[in-house]
Amino acid sequence: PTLEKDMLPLYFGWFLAKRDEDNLRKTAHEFLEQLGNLKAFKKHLQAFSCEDKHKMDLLKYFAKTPNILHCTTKFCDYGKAPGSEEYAQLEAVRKGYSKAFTLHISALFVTPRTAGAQVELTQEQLHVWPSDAEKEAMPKDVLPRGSRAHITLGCASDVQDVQAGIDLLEFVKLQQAGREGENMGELLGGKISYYDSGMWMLVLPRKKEVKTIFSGYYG
Ligand code: ACK
Repeated sequence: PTLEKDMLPLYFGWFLAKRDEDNLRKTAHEFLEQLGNLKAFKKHLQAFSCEDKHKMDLLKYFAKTPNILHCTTKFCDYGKAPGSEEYAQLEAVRKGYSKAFTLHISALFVTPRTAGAQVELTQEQLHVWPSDAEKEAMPKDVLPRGSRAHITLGCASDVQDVQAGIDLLEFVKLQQAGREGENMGELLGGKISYYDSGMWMLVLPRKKEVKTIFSGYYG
């Protein structure tokens, strides 16, 4: 009999445990509510496309939220994406499959396109991080490995979820170039900064830990 080839998923990633997922959704909700109410935010609405700037509601703006909160490692598109097969065969991926990992969320961000959480990967977690993830999104830049790691929290209408990781890399690029953003005070006990073009980042006062399972999503 011929051996069946492994089915490749739509994507591999870390999937948040229910309790931590609910908790992060709550935090995201508070963040969007409070950011939307910030005076400085209302002053910098040009980049956001909304009909009535006075009724700007970030929760409605980012109405498209993921069904399962997760941090994508490799988008495989069931094997159609380049490098999928090689990725699935990595020893770290095979060993880590269905295992528990604790992720560390260091910041939350908002752009006119997406809302997301920045994830800081540990050395162990970097072993299941594809070596070309950053290059693939930003071919012209040299960005630290793992800097695309994120959890998408919401997308504006007509925006694809893949955009959240690209938006995060945009922040990292600015920070690498020495731009720290303009300090706009405190939110949820952390520092909120503005980076032009409707880009906001909240550095959490302490990293938020979330329990996850590393697995594949087949859809
Ligand atoms: O929010 P995300 O990280 O962005 O999780 C979803 C998941 O795969 C299912 O769509 C991500 N995704 C989609 N297309 C790509 C891509 N070309 N490269 C990397 N991640 C992708 C999307």
